[in-house]
Amino acid sequence: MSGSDELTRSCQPGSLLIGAELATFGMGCFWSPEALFGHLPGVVRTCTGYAGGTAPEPTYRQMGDHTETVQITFDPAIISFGELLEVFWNNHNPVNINEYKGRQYQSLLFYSNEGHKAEINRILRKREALGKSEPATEIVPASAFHLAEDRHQKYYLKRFQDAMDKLDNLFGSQAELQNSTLAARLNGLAKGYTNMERIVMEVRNWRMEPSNQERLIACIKEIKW
Ligand code: MHO
Repeated sequence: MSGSDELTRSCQPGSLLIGAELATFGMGCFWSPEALFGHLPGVVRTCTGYAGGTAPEPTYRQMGDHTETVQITFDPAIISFGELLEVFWNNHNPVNINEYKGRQYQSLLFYSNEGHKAEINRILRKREALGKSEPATEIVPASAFHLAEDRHQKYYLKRFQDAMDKLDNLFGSQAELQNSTLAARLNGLAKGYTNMERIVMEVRNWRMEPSNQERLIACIKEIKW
């Protein structure tokens, strides 16, 4: 599939569908959250990175004061920030006992506008009403996000060589592959969060040329897992 394809293009930040928003979450090792959020319809792109600290060029080996995070680009017409927050709090334990690995696995939540802040308060109150205790999550304004190394992007999908070989033929570059909605869903599938039937049904609703849709579906159905 060429770089001008709608699917690929829709996953590039900047040229994204109008109205897309960003959410950035720290909830322990970033491999699983990338797969968890990646399987959800309405999530158009996921990537792993380091955020929340001040070190200028963090890497996995030298993260400094940063935290492992997943950054999610989502279409609020399909999935809301509030729904993402519920997934966030329902899928990790925010208590960092004895500061395990320092700030690397900090439960961390960023807001980028007043609307997000209000949603965070609404969900916290809702959880409180359900008898859940105040999460030990650090809630801070959005700051620089540093993309993690390629080996940490779509970590579970990369365990399946045949899937990667077939996707390599669809996308023009590793960056396009990693940024695609398709790779986000397949990474969720590789971790067991979704299945091929659901992905195929969803792809049929994507705004793409029907011939490209069928080509894409044929390709992913052939993957040997
Ligand atoms: N599985 C690793 C964590 C890697 S994650 C990118 C471990 O248990 O140490 O932090």
